Amino acid sequence: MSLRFLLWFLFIICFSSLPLCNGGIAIDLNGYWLTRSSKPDSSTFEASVPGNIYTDLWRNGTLKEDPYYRFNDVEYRWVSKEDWSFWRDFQVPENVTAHKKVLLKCDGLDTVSSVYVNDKLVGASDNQFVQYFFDIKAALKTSKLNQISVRFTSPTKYAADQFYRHIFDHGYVVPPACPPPVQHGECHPNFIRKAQSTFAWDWGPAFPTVGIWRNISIVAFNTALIEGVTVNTSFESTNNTWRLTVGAYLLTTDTPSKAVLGFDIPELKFTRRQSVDLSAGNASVLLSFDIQEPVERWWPNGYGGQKLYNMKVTVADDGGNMESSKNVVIGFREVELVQDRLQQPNATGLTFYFRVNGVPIWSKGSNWIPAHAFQNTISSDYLQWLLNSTVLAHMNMLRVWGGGYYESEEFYETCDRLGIMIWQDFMFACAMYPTTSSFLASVRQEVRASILRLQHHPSVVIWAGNNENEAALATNWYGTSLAFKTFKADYVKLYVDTIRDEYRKYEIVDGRPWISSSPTNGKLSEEEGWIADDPYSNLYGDVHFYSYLVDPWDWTIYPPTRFGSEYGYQSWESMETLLKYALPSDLSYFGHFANHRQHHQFGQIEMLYEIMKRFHVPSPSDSVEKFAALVYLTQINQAMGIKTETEFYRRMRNMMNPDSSGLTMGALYWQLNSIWPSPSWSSMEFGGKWKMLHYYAKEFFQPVLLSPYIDKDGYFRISLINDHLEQISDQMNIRIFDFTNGFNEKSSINVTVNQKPQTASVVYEETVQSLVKRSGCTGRIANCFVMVELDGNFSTVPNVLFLGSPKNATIRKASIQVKGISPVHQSSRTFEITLKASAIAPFVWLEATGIQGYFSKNGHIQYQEVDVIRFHANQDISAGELQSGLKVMSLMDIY
Ligand code: BMA
Repeated sequence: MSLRFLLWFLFIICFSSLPLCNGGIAIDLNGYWLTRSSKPDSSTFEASVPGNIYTDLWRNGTLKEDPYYRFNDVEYRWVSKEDWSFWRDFQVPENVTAHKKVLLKCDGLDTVSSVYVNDKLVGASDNQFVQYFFDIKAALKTSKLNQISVRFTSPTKYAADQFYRHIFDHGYVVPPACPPPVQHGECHPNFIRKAQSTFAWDWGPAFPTVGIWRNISIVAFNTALIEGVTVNTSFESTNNTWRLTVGAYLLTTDTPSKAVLGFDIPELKFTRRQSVDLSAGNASVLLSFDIQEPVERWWPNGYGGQKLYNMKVTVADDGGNMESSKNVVIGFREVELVQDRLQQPNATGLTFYFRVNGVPIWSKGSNWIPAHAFQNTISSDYLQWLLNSTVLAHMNMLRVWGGGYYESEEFYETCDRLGIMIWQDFMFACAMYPTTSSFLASVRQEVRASILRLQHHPSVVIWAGNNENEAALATNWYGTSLAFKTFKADYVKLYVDTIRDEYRKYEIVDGRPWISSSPTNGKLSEEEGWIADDPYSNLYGDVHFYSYLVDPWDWTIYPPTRFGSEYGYQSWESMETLLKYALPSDLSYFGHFANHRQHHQFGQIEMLYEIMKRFHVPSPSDSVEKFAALVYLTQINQAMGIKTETEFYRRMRNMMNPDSSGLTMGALYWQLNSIWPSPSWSSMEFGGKWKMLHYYAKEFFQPVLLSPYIDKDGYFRISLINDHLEQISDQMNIRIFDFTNGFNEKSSINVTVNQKPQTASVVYEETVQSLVKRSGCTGRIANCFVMVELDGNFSTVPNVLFLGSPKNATIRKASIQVKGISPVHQSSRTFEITLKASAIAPFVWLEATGIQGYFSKNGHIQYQEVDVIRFHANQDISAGELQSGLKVMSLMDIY
């Protein structure tokens, strides 16, 4: 036994029983455990709980390198093929076993395990998302050494067994059997209830983790333990009252008992006590209270503050002895998913948008995927940085995508605080699923556990049954059409009869919206028996849109949907990020490493094809240099594509096409974050560095946006989008520049513009012909670009429209000099960087190597000789440090 283990062991034995309150007691079992594989020759070593076997093996040196390094995802796959046991010793003081009920509380077991206390089987797990409680009172030895062991079965072996058993028992294959070979993944994730992306995804590696991934403890009580609390708030305007409905879900003892529940919200001077009769085993109590104003509302980011209140829920026995308590942070707000008939005459379809506190919200944001294959390695700082970056980019919504995890408490608490609405998928993605009774029973437990843990967060505004499974079935992704009836019946059994049914047990009446899938037609999908004829309809529900061999700068290719909940293009992560996980010699665009990390079939070719629509491909002979240039171009391609698509969605806010499409009310691009250094659709790299797309998102999601575009009828138009709740009125400048004309603009006009609250409409139009003529761009249109900006009260940053493609333009190579870096108001975090350019420089790209932070703008056009950009660092740095890490380039540097 190592010294560290011994010290920890003594600490645990002496100090770790914590009162749940005066009555109940908890003993923390986290920390250092021991582990070994079931293979006869395997050795025993330390494991960290919460954790997973990969990080344990890496820490102890069995895995020699970072599992993310080069090809280690495949090299280290053997880990997931073995069965692993984890065990530790512990003592329980007499005052614990003296309680009527003593439970082992496992917040996360990944995934299939048998749990033993002193060699007695006390429980089993088959679902990573379930919080398990096992009765261990009879198995415990008081004041002696006890041993707990959790014996896990290989997840890949288990999934395969279940797959074949299903064929044997039910006579059909539940597809897809395996991920596409390009993903180097593992088969049958749909047969095991763990994060589906742990078996590989089109942006992520297969690391089928094993271990105790969330907290584990012993809890003891005499009356009841609070398992979860649900909350609903609704406003009654007639008497200015909030109705607060609270559900308390309790684990109880083996006999009925009496208890007193307490609800306290100190800030509102709200205190209630309620005597209740508790049934044996478990009990739930639903109570409603009226709270008079003043109560401050919770709003999504951009619409008001995020007032949160602490509520303490307590359980005492009928003698008044406190047994258990739970603090939940709540917000007062009402949420509706509005699916109404359109007001416009003769229009078909339904709206699809969120209304919070009676105000229609234009949802702006992205999709969240797991931040790391090893969840235990995600630091609080990293999580905070990723989530803060959404607010810096004016987002108000994130969709927690259905192939990952129901995220950590900290994730949702942060979103509550930041005003980020959460669209929460249930964790089913891109597959058909079995519906055996044991599978469905496990899913019910998963739904219950997730709702009891997360429902009370004001940020959680909608739950969705799955990711893309309605679309997969409707459009035959997995060859299900021959047995469509069977798969449709399975679909309804799982998402409607099981998930929705279970959800409704815990979701309070008039509570949060639920939809069956994403994309879906919402109410129409329901009418059509849950599998719509066309789940991608622009007239109903949400849409996922991907198209690759296209020109991403062409807005006319994008669907005028009601709500774009996924759309994206891939790009590569920076050389700085990649070189931490690869050798310089690995970095060649079509080389072995690039192909290994590219999990999307033909991804490399598609990006190149799209780039070539607008740019020349650089041709340095050095393959690393070429790779670096292509990384930059893939980021430009992605940023420009998503900018074009998102601005189109925002322009469509009040526009309806003759076929009733349009009236778009949401844009969540795919995807916010990256799970490992790779090519992906993310706007942030693994590690948190912003890609060009994230800088563009910060601009295209501004509450007030001018969006210039060339329309199908040959007109140049500018839309003014106003998300604010007040009217705006301002001066708009339209300036035209020519790359070959120095820094002087070719023409400039000023127009007064107005926009009503929460509206988008065209505020300027002119034929392209006239624009080109009056600015002297005739015959050289690709050299010209338009800059539009508001000048007064509403701070928009200039928006650019290229009148042609850079590949057809004459652009001078600009040398950009850093003229100075100085701290702003003596700050050691915010600096001003002065840049002087020798010519107009498109796609200026700054990198602060080795320093986490962000620039006030990046990837922009420098059209003035001198420009000042701010850099905000996440840690204290000096101007000198920033200077030495700073790199500046622009487009022509790669040619
Ligand atoms: C959608 C998503 C993900 C996927 C992405 C990019 O299908 O739901 O499953 O990663 O597109 O292909």
